[in-house]
Amino acid sequence: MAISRILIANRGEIALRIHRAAHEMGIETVAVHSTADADAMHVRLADHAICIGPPPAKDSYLNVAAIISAAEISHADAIHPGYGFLSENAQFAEIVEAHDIIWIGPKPEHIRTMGDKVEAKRTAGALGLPLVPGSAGAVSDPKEAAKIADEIGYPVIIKAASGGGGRGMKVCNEPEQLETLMKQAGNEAKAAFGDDTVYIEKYLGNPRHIEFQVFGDGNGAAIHLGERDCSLQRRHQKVLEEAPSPVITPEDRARMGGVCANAMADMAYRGAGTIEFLWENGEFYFIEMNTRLQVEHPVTEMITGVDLVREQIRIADGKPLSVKQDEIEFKGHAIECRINAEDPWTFAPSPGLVTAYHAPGGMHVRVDSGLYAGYRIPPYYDSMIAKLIVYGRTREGCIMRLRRALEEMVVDGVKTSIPLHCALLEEVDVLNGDYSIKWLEDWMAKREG
Ligand code: MV4
Repeated sequence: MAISRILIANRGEIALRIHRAAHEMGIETVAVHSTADADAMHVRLADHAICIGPPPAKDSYLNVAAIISAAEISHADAIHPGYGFLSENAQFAEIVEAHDIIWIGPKPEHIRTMGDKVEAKRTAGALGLPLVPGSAGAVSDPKEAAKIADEIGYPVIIKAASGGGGRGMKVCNEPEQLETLMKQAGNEAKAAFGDDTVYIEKYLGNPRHIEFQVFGDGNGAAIHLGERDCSLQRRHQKVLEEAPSPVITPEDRARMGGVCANAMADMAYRGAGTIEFLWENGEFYFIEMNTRLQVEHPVTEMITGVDLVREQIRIADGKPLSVKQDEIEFKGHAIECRINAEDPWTFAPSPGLVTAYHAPGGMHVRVDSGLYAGYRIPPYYDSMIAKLIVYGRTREGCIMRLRRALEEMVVDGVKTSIPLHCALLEEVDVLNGDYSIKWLEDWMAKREG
């Protein structure tokens, strides 16, 4: 019954993060990797390693048959998918379970429901989460769309049901454009996702992106671990995340966190989840739910002391949640900087040989990364090479320590986003926590201007 060997169906820093949690629980790990990742740190540290294919992700990290075979050959009794790749693929989760391998993730039915944004919204509404005003479900008839848009008022946003991450969205400012933009959104969605289903919402002009971390045991118990503010992003790529959000009061945290936890309890949700909201003028509006561990989970770990990957593994193993809601305290402040191998100002990817590497350290400084001097960053995957996560008793103290840690960090041989982070931490709006999802792109445009 108890998990003794986990196959990690991912790469990079998250593969390492999962390996670390597993080893701290006395569980062995199996790394799977593409030929491009033979020298990667996650492969070196794992107890067993299996090459599953050539560099393109579709032939390796997305290759279901190769991953299931690797699990069978290595006698792994569980699979952790990390984030991205197959992590929100309900069919993969079903295949894993059909092979009597433990899926370290939510129930496949819940992954499927939340993957369809129309179904997700319907479910969230039925569970009592506050929604962005809009269509009750999918909309195809232009007349019906015009009626809904008139009711909620312009501007409205047209979204793809299969979308997410900002793809296939159209903002519509006036009735004259609605039919055209609906067609465009539908066509783009069809091309990108093979599904032209769209829905309509009131467009919020200047919101923050605030997300609640939740956990369920799969049997009707659930907790929340507070929120993260992920508003600082560019083209739907998060750049810096923090917990707690500078704008959320303890009362709002307890209230909205409670609503989220109750919703997860009602659906008997299993494992880790993130409930995403837009927040404007003091109000929360549900937009999506992610049924996976997220990149930015460490800021939640820093302020709660709960190891989220350990919690995922325990739940998958049939154990109860390790903490009760009233045992969870939110203490201090944490900020994560995503360090990418890219030009800090143009964001052009910068893969290649890392000639020197020094990770910052000291009190309350955490670096999640598989980097080492002599490592060659492959060009085939995401450009994120490290996460720098810093804790402070106060937000101000956290920022002072983060600046110090960024000064210490050395990644030579490739361009990185470290200079961008240093510049951000000199901006008065960032220091004051006074930013929305528009802030970073506006700031970049001003710098170029
Ligand atoms: C919105 C919105 C404004 N109003 N919905 C973008 C990605 C997808 N998850 C939802 N997104 C948005 N939905 C309404 N009704 C603005 C965005 C949006 C956004 C949301 C979160 C973080 C960054 C964003 C950047 C641009 C647009």
